[in-house]
Formats: sequence, structure tokens, C-alpha cells
Amino acid sequence: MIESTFSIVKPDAVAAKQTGAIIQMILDAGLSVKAMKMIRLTRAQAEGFYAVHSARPFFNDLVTYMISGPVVVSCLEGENAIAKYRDLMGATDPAKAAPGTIRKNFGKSIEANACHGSDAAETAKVEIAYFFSSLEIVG
Ligand code: IDP
Ligand code: MG
Repeated sequence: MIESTFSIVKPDAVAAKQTGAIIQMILDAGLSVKAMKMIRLTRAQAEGFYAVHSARPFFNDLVTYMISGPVVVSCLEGENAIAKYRDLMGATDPAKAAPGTIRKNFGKSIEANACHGSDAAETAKVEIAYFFSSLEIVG
């Protein structure tokens, strides 16, 4: 099934000049980029994006980290794109991520873990719409 998913190259990876390498891993995994832009999130935008985690103890730190520098957001498409990109990212904690994954290669900590990917079809839809209008997505 062809799916869409949402990706963020997080501030640690953008600052470390790892954006290009991460996008290349995404393309090499057979996913295609349907939309992409670099933005700097406001606190309110980051809080809205991570609202599901607002009760977690790490929420404030996470939001502060996500607004610490620019991020590269993208809409990806491909066969089983959601699970495929989650597999390519690896475990949330880079120390536990499998070899060859983005987080193993580039993650710095459980917080500064290089990338975000949607976890389900419903969240992918909401997350894509949070950052992109339909006019910005290549048909
Ligand atoms: P995911 O990004 O692998 O889906 P989530 O549990 O949805 O992981 O957490 C969202 C983000 O919050 C993570 O990617 C990471 O940046 C941060 N995070 C998750 N757990 C922790 C933690 O225990 N301490 C600090 N930050 C965390
Ligand atoms: Mg998540």
C-alpha cells in the first residue's frame, strides 16, 4: 500500500550538517520526497505538534530542544512508508537503535535523536497538514 508519512530532521542533525546524509538514507530506502522545507518552529508550534506528550516529564525540554534551531520538515511517500520510515529511523534512544538506522548513525541522545517520523496513518495525516498545505505537496 502506498502511504504518506511526515518527517522532521531535528535541530541537532541540521546543526551538525547531517541533513543531506539523512535525506539520502530516506531516498535509498525507496521513499520519495513529496514536499520539503526548512523552518524554525515557534514555541507554540512545537507545543502544538507534541501536544500528545504534554503530560510527559520531558515535554518542556523537548519543546526547548525542538525550537533551538531550524528543522527540515518533509512529506514522504512510498510502499508502507510509515513503518518503513520508522524502521529506518531506529529506536527512540540512539543507544538502542539498530546498526544502519538514522538514529544509530546520527542521534546524540534520547532527546536529540536526529529525526521524527509519524507512528500511524492518522497521525501522519494530521502531522502533514500541520506543516504543509495541499498546494505544497507534489502530486
Ligand atoms: P519517537 O520519536 O520515537 O516516536 P516518542 O516517544 O514519540 O518517540 O517521543 C517523542 C520525542 O520525545 C522523541 O523522539 C525524543 O526526541 C523525545 N523523548 C522521548 N522520550 C524521551 C525521554 O525519556 N527523555 C527525553 N526526551 C525524550
Ligand atoms: Mg512519536
